[in-house]
Amino acid sequence: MNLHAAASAGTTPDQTTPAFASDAIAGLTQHPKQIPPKYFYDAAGSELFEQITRLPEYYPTRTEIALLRGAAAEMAAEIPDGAALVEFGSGASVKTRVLLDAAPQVAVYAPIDISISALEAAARAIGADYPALTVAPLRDDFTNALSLPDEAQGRPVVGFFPGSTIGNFTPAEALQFLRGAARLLRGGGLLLGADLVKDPAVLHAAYNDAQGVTAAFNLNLLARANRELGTQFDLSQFAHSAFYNAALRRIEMHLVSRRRQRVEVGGECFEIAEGQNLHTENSYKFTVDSLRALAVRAGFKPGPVWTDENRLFSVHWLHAPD
Ligand code: SAH
Ligand code: AVI
Repeated sequence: MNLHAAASAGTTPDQTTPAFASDAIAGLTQHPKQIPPKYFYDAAGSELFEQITRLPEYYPTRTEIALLRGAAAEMAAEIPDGAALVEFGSGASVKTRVLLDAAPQVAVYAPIDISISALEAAARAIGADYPALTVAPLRDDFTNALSLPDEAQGRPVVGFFPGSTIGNFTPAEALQFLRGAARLLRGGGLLLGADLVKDPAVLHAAYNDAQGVTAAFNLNLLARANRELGTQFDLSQFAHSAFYNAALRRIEMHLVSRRRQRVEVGGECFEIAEGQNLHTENSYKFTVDSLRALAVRAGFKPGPVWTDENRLFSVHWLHAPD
């Protein structure tokens, strides 16, 4: 696929609806029932995620931003002159600004996100604030096989994958994603943010905030299904549940049915028992070594790593193979 062709073809808000219906049906057919986390991110979900990043309990965003600010000059030194910066899951592109401010040698910025509202707003804002930069946004699923936009052809390429979004993959998906990224970024590098294993109480609080924003983010998956698929999930009959699974080193998010209920999706009927879970997200946590080992398996050569003094979060420079 060509990034550019897909960018112009993929800008209708309901673009993902057909896949949403079939993915929801496939997920509700499985045991345990699940819905892929990429469907969190419609306009409402992206806005809720931005609210999460500002919560007192949600330490990853402010910790990673502080790491980027503290080491921006060292990170910028890894970026070649005239480089194209490709960002995976760019959202509001807030962290990108720290890099761009430190690395004026970046000539092209190619943000990739599945959420059209977040992508368009961020691309507009970055374009306005960095007039010398060519901004080439792509609305797509970053797990698709990607190729570089025309604007990036012939340039050195650097990837940016912040936020520990890599933790929302299964380990097998993470490896597959990194292998694809290693191909796309050949000869360049990847700056990757990964959340670290820590005190489960800190993790629990981050996904069970007092204001209930994470619960609203979780429930938005069903609200979105109601809006886009005409399902009739009764949101009041599902409870947010998030807990740390220590054996698998991951936060699991679920929606737990408060009663026995029946829903129809795309003409198929599903029965959900009282107490039954819909599994909506995993958020894997890493050690510095486990992340570096994963990167090596994908073909990267690990470079410098930055962590905060409390070892909450890590940012890794990974050299892509030639
Ligand atoms: N990078 C930002 C946002 C992280 S939230 C930060 O660090 O704060 C995760 C982002 O990835 C969201 O903007 C979401 O829309 C996007 N996303 C999630 N799954 C995706 C997928 N499969 N393909 C493309 N974008 C995806
Ligand atoms: C985007 N991703 C890394 C977030 C996370 O922490 O796994 C999504 C999120 N889910 C609940 N809160 C935030």
